[in-house]
Amino acid sequence: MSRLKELNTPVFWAEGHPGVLDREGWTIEVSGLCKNPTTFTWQELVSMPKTIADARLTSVTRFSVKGRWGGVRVSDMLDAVKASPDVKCIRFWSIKKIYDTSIPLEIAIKEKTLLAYEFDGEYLEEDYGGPVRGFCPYLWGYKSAKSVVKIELMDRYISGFWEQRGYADDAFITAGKVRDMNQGGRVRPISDGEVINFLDE
Ligand SMILES: Nc1nc2c(c(=O)[nH]1)N[C@H]1C(S)=C(S)[C@@H](COP(=O)(O)O)O[C@H]1N2
Ligand SMILES: [Mo]
Repeated sequence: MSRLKELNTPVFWAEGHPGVLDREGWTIEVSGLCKNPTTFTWQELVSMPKTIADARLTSVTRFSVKGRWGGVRVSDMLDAVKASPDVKCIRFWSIKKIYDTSIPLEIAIKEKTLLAYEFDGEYLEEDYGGPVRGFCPYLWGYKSAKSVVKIELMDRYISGFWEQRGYADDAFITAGKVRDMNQGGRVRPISDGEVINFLDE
């Protein structure tokens, strides 16, 4: 059983579970405002420098799970395609292209924003957005699109799947109580001051 499953991490697929996905055959198309639009294969992604971010995925539905997320920094991917200076937002599309979400450039290039393919050293399974998902611990979990097939580099912001259904566009994590999955789902309060530390805890 995977670590995420052992921790009873909730599985969210608002658009429906995609079923079994082909990891070895996975590709992510990166297009939009860049010099070198590229379709990255699984092999190419795992050959790129790997970053491990010890960080939490925290949902606005108030669960949070911490671990070692591994993958390619979004900023490394932007360098690889020679992103244009006009890029203001990165739009992530999930498989089926029903779910999308966009992150402003300044948060997308932070060190822990990844195209993640691992959690605690294991490849991500379909339930948790494998083979490759967006991972952005700085914002609510709905900004971390699962099973990403396409990334668009944009000069403006577009509301995504949940944002159009009422979730905040900025998605800043606010203080309150969360179910900490690393502590068996124990509800624990986090104060305003703690929110920042919480990202690395
Ligand atoms: N494609 C897709 N990505 C998604 C979602 C979804 O429903 N579909 N839910 C989002 C929300 S609200 C959260 S909190 C996290 C949950 O990730 P998990 O299902 O791996 O726990 O994925 C995000 N990415
Ligand atoms: Mo969420």
